[in-house]
Amino acid sequence: MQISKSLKRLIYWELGIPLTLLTIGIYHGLMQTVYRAGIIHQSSFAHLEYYQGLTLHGVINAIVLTSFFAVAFGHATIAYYLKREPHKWVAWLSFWLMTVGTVMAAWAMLSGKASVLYTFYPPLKAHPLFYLGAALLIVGSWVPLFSWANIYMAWKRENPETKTPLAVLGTLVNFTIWFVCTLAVAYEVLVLLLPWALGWRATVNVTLARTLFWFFGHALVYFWLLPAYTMYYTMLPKLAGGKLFSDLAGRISLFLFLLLSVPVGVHHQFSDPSIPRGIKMFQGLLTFGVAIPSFITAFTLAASLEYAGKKRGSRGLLGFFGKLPYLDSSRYLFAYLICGLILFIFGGLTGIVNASGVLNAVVHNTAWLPGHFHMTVAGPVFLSIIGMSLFLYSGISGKPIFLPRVNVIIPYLWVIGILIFSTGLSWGGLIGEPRRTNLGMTYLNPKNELFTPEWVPTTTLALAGGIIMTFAALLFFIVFFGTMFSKKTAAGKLELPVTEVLHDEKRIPLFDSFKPWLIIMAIIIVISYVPAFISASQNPGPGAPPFTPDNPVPQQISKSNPYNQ
Ligand code: HEM
Ligand SMILES: [Cu+2]
Repeated sequence: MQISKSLKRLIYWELGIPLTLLTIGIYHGLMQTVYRAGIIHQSSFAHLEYYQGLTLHGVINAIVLTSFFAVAFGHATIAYYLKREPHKWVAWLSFWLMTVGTVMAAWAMLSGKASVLYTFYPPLKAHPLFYLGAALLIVGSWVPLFSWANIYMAWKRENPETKTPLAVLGTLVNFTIWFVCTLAVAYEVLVLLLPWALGWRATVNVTLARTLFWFFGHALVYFWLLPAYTMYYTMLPKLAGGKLFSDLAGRISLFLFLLLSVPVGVHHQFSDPSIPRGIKMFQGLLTFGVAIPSFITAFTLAASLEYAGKKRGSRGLLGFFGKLPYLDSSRYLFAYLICGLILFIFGGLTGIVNASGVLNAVVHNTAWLPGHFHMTVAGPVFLSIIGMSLFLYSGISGKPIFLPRVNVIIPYLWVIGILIFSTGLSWGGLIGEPRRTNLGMTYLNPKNELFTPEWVPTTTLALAGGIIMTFAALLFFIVFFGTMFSKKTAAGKLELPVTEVLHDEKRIPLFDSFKPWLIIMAIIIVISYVPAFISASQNPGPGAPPFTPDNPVPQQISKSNPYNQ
C-alpha cells in the first residue's frame, strides 16, 4: 500500500534515531560483562563511569528503543489495516516530544548527572532534566493513541459487523495498557521526584516512589512484548507458510493482558518492608495468571507452525520443526521471530521462578535477574524490534537488504550468545553474584581481600556470551545502515505479512469490544493497588535525602532528616 511522504519520513526517523543510539546501548552492554568478569578493576573506562554506563544501557535499550519502535509499528499497523493514516500533526507532535525528551535525558546521562539506572529509584538522585526528559518521552509515546482510537472508531462505524483486525487490536490494547500505567510514573516524577531533585523538598517517600514505579514498570514489560506478540499472531504463521490456528485465541490472550498487565507490579517489591504480605500474595497469584495468555499463545503458535510444517510435507509428531524456513534469506523475518520465541521459553520459565515469593528471596538482586530478563527483553522483544525495523525500512524505502545471507544468521548468533551469557549470569546468581555491582573492583579482583574465585567461571561465561551478542549486533548495524545507504530498486510501499486464519471463529461481540474489559481492568487495579498505595503512604519510613552512586553520604544535609541528627 502507498503511504504519504510525511508518514514515510516519520517512520524512518522513528526507526533511525533509536537504532543509532542503540550502538551506545550495546557498547555499554559489552562493558558490563567486561567489568563483571574483572577484566578491568576501575570505576570507569574511557571517561564513562560504571553506573553511568549501566544507566545508558538500560535507558537506551529498554526505554528509548522500545518506545520509539512501538510508536512506529503502531502507525504502520493502523495505517495498513484500517487504510487511514494517523493525523499528521498528532504524529509529529508525538515524535518531537519523544525526541526532545530523549535529548534531555541523554544529555543528563552523558554528562554524568543522572547515573540512577533505568529504574531511577530514590534516594539516588538525578538532574531534573533527566526526569523531565523521561516524562516527555513517555507522554510523547502515548499521544498517537488518541489519533488511532479516533480512526478506529470511525472504521468501526463503517464496519460494525467486521471483526477488528488482530494487529489493530494488539496495538490498541498495548497502548491502552501503556496510557494507564504511565499515569503512575508521571505522578512519581512530577509530584515526588522533581520537587525533591530541584531541592524544594528535603526528603522523599522511597516506598511510595517504588510502588508507583512498579505500577508502571511491570506493565512496561508488556508494552515491550505486545508488538512482538502481534507479529507472532499475525505474521509468523504466514512467514512459516501456514495459517494461524485460531483467531479467537489471539483475542482472548490480548484481552487477558489488558486485565493482568498492571495489577501485578508489587511482585517486584516482595522484599520491600512496608507493603503488607496479603497484597504481595494477591499480586503474586495474579502474576501466575499472566502465564495463562502466555500458554494460550505458546500452544496456538505451536499448532500454527505444525500446520505449516505439515503443509510442507513433514511427518511424525515433531517433524514439522524440521520443515520450517529457518535460513530462507527472503523470509528473514521468520528467523528473527522464531529465535525470539525460542529464547522466550527460557525467559518465561525463569520468570515463574521470580514470581514465586519464596524462590524470589533466593534470587533477589542477584545476577539471576539480568540472566532472566535478557531472555525476554533482549530475546523476543529485541529480535522482533530489530527484524521488523529492517523489514519496515526496506519495504517503505524500496531498498534491498544489504548482505541478505548475513542478515538471516544474525538472530541465530544472537540466540547462541544470549544462551551462553544468561547461563553465566543465572548460574552466578544462584551462587550469590550480585547484580548492578562493579565486580571488577572487588570480588573479581585477585588483589582485593574480597576476591571470590567461585565467580570466575560464571562471569567469564557471561563475558563470552556478551562478546558473541555484540558481534551479532555489529553485523545487524552493518546490515541496517548498509541497507539505508543502498540505492532504491523498487517503489517504496508499506507491506506487512498477513496471516490467514485456519479456524476463523464467528465474531463474538464480547471479544470485539473494549468496554467490558476496561471496566474489569479498572476494578482489578483498584482492588490490588489501593491497599498498596495506602500502606506505602502510611509507612513512609524516615524519608530519604538525595544520594549519588559515588558517595555513601547524602548529598544535601537537611535538618528535617532524622538520619542526619
Ligand atoms: C551485547 C548485548 C548485551 C550485553 C552484553 C548486555 C549485558 C548486560 C549486563 C551484564 C547487565 C547486568 C548488569 C548488572 O546488573 O550488573 C545488563 C543489564 C541490562 N540490560 Fe543488557 N546486555 C545486552 C543487550 C541488551 C538489550 C538488547 C537489552 C534490551 C533491549 C538490554 C537490557 C538491559 C536492561 C534493562 C538491564 C538492566 C539495567 C539495570 O539493572 O539498571 N540489554 N545487560
Ligand atoms: Cu514484573
